[in-house]
Amino acid sequence: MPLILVHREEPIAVVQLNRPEALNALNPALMQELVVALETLDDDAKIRAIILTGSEKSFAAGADIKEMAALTAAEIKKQNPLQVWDRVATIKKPLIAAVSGFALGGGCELSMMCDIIIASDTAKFGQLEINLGIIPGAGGTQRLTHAIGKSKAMEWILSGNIYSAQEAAEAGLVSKVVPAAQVLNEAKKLALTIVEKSPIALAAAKKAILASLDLPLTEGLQKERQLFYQLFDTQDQKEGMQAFLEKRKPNFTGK
Ligand code: DAK
Repeated sequence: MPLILVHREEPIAVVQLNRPEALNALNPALMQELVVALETLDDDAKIRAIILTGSEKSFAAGADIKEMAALTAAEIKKQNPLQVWDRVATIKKPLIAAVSGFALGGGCELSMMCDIIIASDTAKFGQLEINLGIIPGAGGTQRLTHAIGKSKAMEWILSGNIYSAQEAAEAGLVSKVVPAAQVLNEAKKLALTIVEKSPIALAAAKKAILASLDLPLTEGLQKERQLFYQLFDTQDQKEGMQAFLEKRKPNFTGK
């Protein structure tokens, strides 16, 4: 059984984690299949946005504890799982997480590697690693702190508690909470709105926003300015502004 299912609905694609017997626990085989699927879609000109989802019961219940339990520090370092995990965060196209059920530990971290999180009202988020005697290892201490601020990130990570979709939304982790039956449709609706825009402008916007996580403000502003100026050499900028002046819808070509 494939660990990842890809549903193409051009111009969008839905990538589904498919390890139901383990609540989509993220083992190395699944992560490898996932990054290959995402990178293939990222290089596919017919696909303009990607949705990552799990099952109704579980987005992903974390990294696979059974496969990690006996490892020594030297072994996990040699395995270097982050080499694969980090590639999720390098996808250039808009990547939306549609989360139902458990998004725990590495599952929460995986959702945070996406650009936007839409959650169903059944979603449960948390960084539970502290309960296992470890800390988040796939970006949780960094991305969660950026998303919800230091005090809440400390509470989440030090307590190992589970938080509802509503709490995650109030904290700023999640952009929208919808009834479970609608979460995928809501993500698709948003993806279809996004794909109407210029792909070059979308990539630039994503680059600039992600730079804000890495760079001090003055450098981030420089990065934004550089990307902003570059867009004035694109046909899409000319088309977007001309369409406004002619009171019509723009026809962006990605050039
Ligand atoms: N790993 C392996 N198996 C898991 C799993 C997990 N994280 N979560 C669930 N399962 C398996 C269960 O073992 C069970 O399998 P069987 O025992 O039937 O064979 C099956 O899924 C169904 O689970 P339950 O019977 O427990 O189902 P319940 O509804 O009763 O409970 C639960 C659901 C989500 C509350 C519970 O399963 C649970 O607490 N799961 C563990 C949640 C957790 O602690 N997650 C954090 C794991 S640590 C890194 C990248 C990532 C990470 C670290 C490093 N690098 C790149 C360096 C991340 C670490 C983590 O995520």
